[in-house]
Parts: sequence; structure tokens; C-alpha cells
Amino acid sequence: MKSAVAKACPLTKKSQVEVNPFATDAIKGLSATPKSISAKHFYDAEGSRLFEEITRLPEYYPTRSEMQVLRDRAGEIADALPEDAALVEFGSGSTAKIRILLEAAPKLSAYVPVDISAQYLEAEAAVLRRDFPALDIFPVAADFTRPFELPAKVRALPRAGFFPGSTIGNFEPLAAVKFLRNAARILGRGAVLVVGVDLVKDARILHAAYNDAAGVTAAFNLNLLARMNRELGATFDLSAFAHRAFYNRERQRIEMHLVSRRRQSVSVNGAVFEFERGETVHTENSYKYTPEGFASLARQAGWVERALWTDAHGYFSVRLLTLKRDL
Ligand code: SAH
Ligand code: AVI
Repeated sequence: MKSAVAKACPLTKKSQVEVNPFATDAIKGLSATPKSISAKHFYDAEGSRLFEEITRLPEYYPTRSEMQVLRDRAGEIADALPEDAALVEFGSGSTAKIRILLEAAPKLSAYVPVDISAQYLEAEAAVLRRDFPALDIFPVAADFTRPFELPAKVRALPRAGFFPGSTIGNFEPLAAVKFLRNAARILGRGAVLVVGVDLVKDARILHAAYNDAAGVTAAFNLNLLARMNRELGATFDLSAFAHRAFYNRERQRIEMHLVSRRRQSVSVNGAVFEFERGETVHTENSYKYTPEGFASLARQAGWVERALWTDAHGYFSVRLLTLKRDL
């Protein structure tokens, strides 16, 4: 496989690196061998919309399974949340899941949705404000893999964290530990973290969930190229790339790739990249955990698993974590 050569890269100045992380990551990822781009860049407004469509697909079990657990356990989760807490949701997306917790826990005094998809975040917060007028809602548009500040108004409140969707599965396991340590620092003493984690299961169920018949997951994957065309002046021909998703059993993860259907050159922000026929851009990993595998990862990050709940099929888990140092 031939590696790509970036012939011109106008993004080397520090100021530009800070201004547009999508551009820097895209150029860096397409210059590497093998090519890859972080899954966090799926989520512009169109990516968020497509993800919501995925959550309604018959094959995509994680959302339905997790919603079932949240509905069944809402009372227990609410009991574990500190009184008058600010609930910080990492990668909030739509309001469907948080509504279940907000209805069960009227004692929460503020809600802080954190998401990289700024436009979608604001739109969802506006709808939630209308439905929960007594709740203080402070959306934070940020990349949660980098340092970010909580709004000043919630700094004095006790905090709880909510990280649903198995978005934690999109991290490499070591990065997941790093994220959990960082979440402990952001949430502080006495914190509780409720996290949704997808479980290892029959590979056929996993395969179907990421290769839906309607082609929505394919559109979600290809939107990364469309986003580069829209935002970075890239010249991707979307029909020249195919969606590929498969379960890597050894590493317990779904891998998503975009496969070049032919030999081609593509320009991104003035840099030219060569693709061989069959060459792929690795766009996402979605790790699946065993019940004990994730508990052990959480322990490495200073959290103790207080409860583990699953849906009736045992497809998806929701964990209640507290900080080890609070014991
Ligand atoms: N929590 C929702 C959405 C999951 S999709 C659910 O459970 O259905 C993943 C969400 O995380 C998206 O809304 C995406 O925009 C956000 N996200 C992904 N990577 C992120 C990052 N590095 N920083 C902040 N938000 C991120
Ligand atoms: C957000 N994340 C947990 C989803 C997942 O299942 O890994 C994103 C997704 N990718 C393809 N379909 C859904």
C-alpha cells in the first residue's frame, strides 16, 4: 500500500492549528499510513442528524437497550445523585436519554450538556429549556478529550456525570482510562458517574447494527468526506468510496472504514492525497466490553462500580460509578 504524500500543507502555522482542529486532524490523519481520522469529526450538524437516524434503525440495538435500562433503573439512579447537583452530560447529542433522568430526579438543580457538535447542542438545549423551565441549562460546546471549563455558575454545586450511548467505546481502552480520570477531576469529590457501555455479543448482531439495510450508517460514515468537502474545500467524490464495518473479534471492537473504490487523488485544503484502489481510511472503533472488563478499566481510573444493570437481552450495560478516593 502506497502512503499518501501531502504536497502542500498550508496548515502548519500555530494560529491555524488552534483555529481549526478538524483541518489539522484531517491533514495529519490522511498523511499517516494507514490513513485514519478521529470519529469525533463525524459530528457536524449533518453528522448529528444522521446519528439520530441511526438510533431509530431496527438493527441499531444500543439506543433501545440503554433506554430500557434507564427507564427500569431511573429511580435507583436518581437516588444515587447528590442533592441539588449539576448533572454534566458528556457527548449529549439528543435529549431523549437525559429526559428520563430529569423526570426521575427533580432534585437536580442544573444540567450541563457538553458536545463537540455546537449547532445541534444549542438546538437541543433550546427544546429542553421549553420543557423544563425550572432547570438551569448551561450547554458547553467543547471537545471533552481536551481541557475545558465548567460554567462558573455550577462550580460551587456538587456534580454528577452522565456518559451514555457507549461513546466511551469510541476511545481506545487507554484513552478511555484517561477520559475517566479527567472526568473524576472535572466532577470532583463525592461525584457519581453513570456510564453506558455496549457489551460483547454475537458478531452477527454487531455486524447488522453497523451495516443497516437502509444504508444510514454508510451515509453517516461518508458524511466525513462530505464534511471535508464542505468545510475544507476537499474534492472527495463520495461515489468513489464505500462504507465498510466489521467486528474485529480479537480486539473486541467494530471497525469502520471508508474504502477507496479506485486509484485516485484528492485535494484537502490545498494538500493532495493519493489513494490506492482498496486503500482505507479508518474512521471509527467501537469497543465492546465484558461486564468485568469495563469494571476493571474504571478501577484503573480511580472509580468503583457500585451497580451494573443490563437490558433483558444482556446487550447493553449501564454502570453506576463512584470515586475510590471518597471511600
Ligand atoms: N449521548 C447520545 C449521543 C451519542 S453520539 C446518545 O447516547 O445517544 C456521540 C455524541 O458525542 C455526539 O453527540 C457527538 O457530537 C459527541 N462527541 C463525540 N466526540 C466528542 C468529543 N471529543 N467531545 C465532545 N463531544 C463529542
Ligand atoms: C456514538 N457511538 C457510540 C456510536 C457507536 O455505536 O459506536 C457511533 C456509531 N457509529 C456507527 N453507528 C453508530
